[in-house]
Amino acid sequence: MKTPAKILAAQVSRIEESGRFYPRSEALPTWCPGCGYFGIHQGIVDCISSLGLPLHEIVTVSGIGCAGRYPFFSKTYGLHTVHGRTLPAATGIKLAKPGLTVFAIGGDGDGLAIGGGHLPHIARRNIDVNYVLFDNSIYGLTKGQPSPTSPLGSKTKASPYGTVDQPLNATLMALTYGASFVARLFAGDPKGITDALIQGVQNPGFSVFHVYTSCVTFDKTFKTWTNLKKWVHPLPAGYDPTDIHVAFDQVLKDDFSMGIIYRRKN
Ligand SMILES: Cc1ncc(C[n+]2csc(CCOP(=O)(O)OP(=O)(O)O)c2C)c(N)n1
Ligand code: SF4
Repeated sequence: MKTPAKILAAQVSRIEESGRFYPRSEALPTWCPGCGYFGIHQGIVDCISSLGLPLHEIVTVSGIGCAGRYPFFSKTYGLHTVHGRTLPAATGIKLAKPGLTVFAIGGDGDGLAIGGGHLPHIARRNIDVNYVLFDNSIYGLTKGQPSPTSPLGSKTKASPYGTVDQPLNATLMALTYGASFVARLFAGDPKGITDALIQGVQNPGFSVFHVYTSCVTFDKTFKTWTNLKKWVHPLPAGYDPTDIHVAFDQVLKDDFSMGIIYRRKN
């Protein structure tokens, strides 16, 4: 009889044969079923696998939050640091060991609220870190309070009458602070995440991957899969990501075009 363990083992060996499994750790993700983070994880796994990066030369660094659990689920070296200190920790690692590939992982709360003061400085120093911002517009781990990217009027348990603050736009912030590679991506498109990461990891400077995702447990009304799938679309045909003016114009006029927004010519 096929037990669940046997079915899982068969799946694992199928994935391993396709070369896609090796960057995952033995610890299965503890995220809720249906969480968008699984799609982002897949995107990162496929990037590492496609580039053939040796796992002992990669570090994943995170702060606190559901996104912050990421290093446990990756077979690379990992550092689960304190809330909001993802980017300074990643900077230190890269400066101490420039040969390593560093992935900084964090939620919108971690990176734009408590840790928001660090984004401009890693960007202006152009430290070669790959920052994957898991943006579900909510605090997931602490059970659904609004975050800096919650749309105006978002109703949560901590904002029952709707938020009154304007949301931050992380893609625009990354451009403004001078990140040398900026992509806006969708967790429902792991292949798009992989393709952008493959290019961004090869960018010799600070790369930001702003990923729209959904918290299925605490956001039943706004950034749901149904809405996100309706809203996201590719950048216009002929879009030139090497022109910073074009990039600003695109981000200012359209919140939902996805792809490589900006790539500095090196
Ligand atoms: C110094 C400090 N302040 C507050 C907290 C409580 N806290 C833990 S996770 C979190 C927010 C997480 O939200 P986000 O970064 O968006 O990640 P998600 O859980 O949605 O992935 C907060 C406020 C903490 N752990 N440490
Ligand atoms: S609470 Fe939300 S963000 Fe956290 S694991 Fe569950 S679905 Fe994902």
